[in-house]
Amino acid sequence: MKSLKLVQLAVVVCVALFISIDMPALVENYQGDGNRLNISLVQKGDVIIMKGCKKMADLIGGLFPGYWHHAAIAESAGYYGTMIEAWTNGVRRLDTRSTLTVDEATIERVNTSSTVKNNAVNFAIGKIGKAYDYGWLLWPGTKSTSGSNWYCSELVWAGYKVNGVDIDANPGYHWLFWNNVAPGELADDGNTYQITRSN
Ligand SMILES: [Ca+2]
Ligand SMILES: [Ca+2]
Repeated sequence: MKSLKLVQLAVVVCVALFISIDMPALVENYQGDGNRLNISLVQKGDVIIMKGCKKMADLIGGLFPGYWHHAAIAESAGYYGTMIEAWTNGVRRLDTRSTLTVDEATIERVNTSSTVKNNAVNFAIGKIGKAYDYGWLLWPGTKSTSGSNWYCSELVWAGYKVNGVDIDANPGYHWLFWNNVAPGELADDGNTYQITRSN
């Protein structure tokens, strides 16, 4: 009787494991045109920069300064990896494959140590659940490595900034980006370099 209970327990554990492994991570459909970015090249700490997230554009009027609209930091590598992003409903973890639903995207790697990358990722993970920061919409703009609200590129930038690497191409006031850190500034910065870009 006791061994039967153990078998039952084992079956329950196996089923639970199967369900948890099989459970897909959250995939956002950004409602863009889609793209064929080679996300199998993503490494932990990479900055994934996107253009054409229709849901967000609808929400805030498409007032994006610069070419790129959105940024996330890769939490884990490869096609089945995850990323952390500050979205309008808060900071969250998403399946990296969500990136394939925007119009266009690029993978940027930060020229720094794996320790700094790990720290930057952990910084972003620590902000999961925090609210979105609309401060970038108001002149003269804002960015901060502290505070309770985050916008997309601010979160990615801050994780590296607190670890000694500034990936904002224009750290001071800029006529287009004001005092913000825009997704495009992350791509333009000298401390980041492009791994691949969708067409
Ligand atoms: Ca903020
Ligand atoms: Ca800036």
